[in-house]
Amino acid sequence: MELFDTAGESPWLEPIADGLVVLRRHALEPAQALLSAIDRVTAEAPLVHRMTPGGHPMSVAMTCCGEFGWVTDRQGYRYQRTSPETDFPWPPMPAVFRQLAQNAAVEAGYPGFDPDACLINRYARGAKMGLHQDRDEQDFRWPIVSVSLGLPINFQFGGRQRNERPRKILLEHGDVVVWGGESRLNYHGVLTLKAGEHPLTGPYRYNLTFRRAR
Ligand code: MD3
Ligand code: FE
Repeated sequence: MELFDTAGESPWLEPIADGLVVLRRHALEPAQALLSAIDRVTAEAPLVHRMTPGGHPMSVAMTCCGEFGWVTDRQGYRYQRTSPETDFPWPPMPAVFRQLAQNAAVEAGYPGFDPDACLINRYARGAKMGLHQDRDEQDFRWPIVSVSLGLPINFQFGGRQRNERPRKILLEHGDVVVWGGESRLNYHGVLTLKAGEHPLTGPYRYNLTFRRAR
């Protein structure tokens, strides 16, 4: 399985827009270790479908690790130190997570990136995420690093205004994206996950996003 999944391709770098770079297959080699770490985190802080402020459950299941976690409920969006499910602090960020995120940030030109929050999103068939901006963090000079694992999905990369037509970018197993500079506040989302079976994740796609919340 390992052999099958890491064979053939070496990582390559795709600049997409100002401040946006895709490190294709950058997370292939540590993929199994990342997935094992996801299992440990989710055993401690369960994946849940959170409620939007508007009162609809999200189709994506989420949890977090690190000093801060991102949550949404009827009160709104925020970062907080504890899981609403357990009332305990979020699990610590696994070393394999932090190393990958920091290495990717350096490759993309953001030395010194030290994420204090990691959001884990799990997509099953039919799950999607509508166009939104990530603006709950304190300092937009830091990038967001995202890691895609498992089934592929079409990502939508829009502009600084919601009305700009988004472009589609296919994100596949092992792809790492660094969103900084001019693209940090752009609208983005993902289209509906299609049914499939991935050798390492079965029917799911996982996305990790590394952030500096405070
Ligand atoms: C572009 N997640 O968790 S990751 C999110 O695939 C989120 O689960 C998507 O959007 C997912 O907030 C997309 C890529 C991403 C993350 C942050 C961004 C793209 C971004 C911030 C600015 C611009
Ligand atoms: Fe986002």
